[in-house]
Amino acid sequence: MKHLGVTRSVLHSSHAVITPDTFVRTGLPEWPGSAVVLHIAPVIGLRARFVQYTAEMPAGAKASESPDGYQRFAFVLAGEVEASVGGESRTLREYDYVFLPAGQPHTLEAKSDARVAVFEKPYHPARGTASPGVHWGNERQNPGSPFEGDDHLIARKLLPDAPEFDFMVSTMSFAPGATLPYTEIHYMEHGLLMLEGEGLYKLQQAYYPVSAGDVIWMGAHCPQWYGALGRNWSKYLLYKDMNRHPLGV
Ligand code: UGY
Ligand code: MN
Repeated sequence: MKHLGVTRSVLHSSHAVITPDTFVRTGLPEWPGSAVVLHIAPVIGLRARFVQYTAEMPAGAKASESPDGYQRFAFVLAGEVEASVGGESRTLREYDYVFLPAGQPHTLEAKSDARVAVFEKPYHPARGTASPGVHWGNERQNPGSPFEGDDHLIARKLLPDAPEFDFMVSTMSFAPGATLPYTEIHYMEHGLLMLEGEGLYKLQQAYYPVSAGDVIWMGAHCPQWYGALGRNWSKYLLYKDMNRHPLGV
């Protein structure tokens, strides 16, 4: 609702809820021709250690790797995108994704109008651990597993759960009425994109109504809980840093 400036978007020091009516489009040199909605960046409370954005690509637009060598996770929300990396090209459609390691040259070319959800982060190597390679997948082909034993809440890890990765992207799917089992507090931070459905997100002490298209930033230690409402399952895409000592990053 835009009337008189009313919106569900909020920004606090520990979290932000950012709804599509407040999105502002900008450009990035490595995404020529695309509109970029930079949802989450370190300038939020000066604490986010990653960026999350949506690239809106008209057919023919072509992106290249981050000039700063950041790792990139690209998840296609709509349309067709040809990803080319290391001599291999694949056409990515809805819910296909690719993980591109730090410094890895690549291109992402829109074969139709397309929207891509992107997470980027500087890579923190762990001593004695190899760096991760390119990883491809499709969210819908991942059977997932019940989260903490609840078969009405399915978690799908989209990257290998392995020490070379310093972040994870997963989806969490909730049957109507399903909830996270308890309010979580953890040192890792989250970037979240609501993909489907609606519910209530509790952040700190406030309960926020959220629905498909909304973005949430949860800073380190932000108390968090979600309960699904509506008639259909809800699903969100979730970034989380992991596998590194918090004093080392
Ligand atoms: O595993 C997690 O951190 C996840 N359950 N958090 C969340 O959904 N907010
Ligand atoms: Mn969490």
